[in-house]
Amino acid sequence: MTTTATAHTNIALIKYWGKKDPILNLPTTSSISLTLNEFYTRTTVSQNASADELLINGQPFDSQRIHRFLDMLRDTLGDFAPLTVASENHVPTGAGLASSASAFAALTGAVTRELGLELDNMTLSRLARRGSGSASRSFYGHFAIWHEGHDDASSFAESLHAPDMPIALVVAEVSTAMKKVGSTEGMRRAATSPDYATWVQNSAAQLRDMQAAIQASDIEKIGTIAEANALAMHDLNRTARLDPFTYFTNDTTDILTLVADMRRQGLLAFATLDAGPNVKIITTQAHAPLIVSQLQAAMPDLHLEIATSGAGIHYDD
Ligand code: 2P0
Repeated sequence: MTTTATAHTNIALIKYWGKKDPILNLPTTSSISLTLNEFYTRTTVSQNASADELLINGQPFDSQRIHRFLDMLRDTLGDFAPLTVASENHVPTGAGLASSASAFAALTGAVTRELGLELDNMTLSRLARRGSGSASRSFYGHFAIWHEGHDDASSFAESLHAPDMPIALVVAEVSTAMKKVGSTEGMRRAATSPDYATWVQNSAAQLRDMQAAIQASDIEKIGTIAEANALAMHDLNRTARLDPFTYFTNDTTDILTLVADMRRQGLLAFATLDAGPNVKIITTQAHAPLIVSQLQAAMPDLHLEIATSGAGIHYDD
């Protein structure tokens, strides 16, 4: 038998940036995301190998993180035979969108279905969380909320049922030679900032405001809250007591200035950034092409893509 699952990546509007339990991957805050239609991972699992084998885009791939995750699934679900896992990533490398979110969601969905388990998305989100926190949110279409919880059972994601709205994301890819600080390491450092407790507190209020903005289809408010949350997250990195750092480059700062300029011209444009220098601009489908052309004119070397709201996990049957 063979099972194929497709999961889309997501962009956090209220960020996950810290772990209160690094083994269970319990976050210090709840988070809210938008699933993206254009970027996804398609994973096929079959039980026909003598040892677990991983292929990414057709090439053999060795990932201790994925091997450890499969062993965690065996401990949790009961032992299963070795698997061949073949993934195709349709998340542009370097776009600064976590392919780990779509990858661990698709893997969790494909493995459990291949084993004949009919698990609901909440249960799948709890399992995928152990592989990568942001993966917990990638089972759902459009908007999802990951409840921080206080133990394995209570830390899961669910759909934030929301009205349809023409939200879009312009992804501006900044090239960089800088060595990346991985998310787990970045979170560990950020938590040493004297401002960390305040960020956690503010995040709870922003989460409530974001839910209200989503229910009201108020893209301007969604963008305003998301930008404040993201910029404060990046301030934590700069003010960390232990190994302060920044993901920003000069290009990042230039794009942020252009986004503020575009807003002054009346465009809907709000920036969010993850564990890298790339800027993602929250806007409407009507304004996205205008933002792309303005950025392209000002910074001709930028690679730009437009993403829209996407579907939850789906399976080939
Ligand atoms: C997020 N990020 O909420 C935040 C914002 C990046 C910045 O989740 O350590 O790969 O595997 O749980 O999910 C990226 O971190 O981290 C991330 P782990 P993950 O989307």
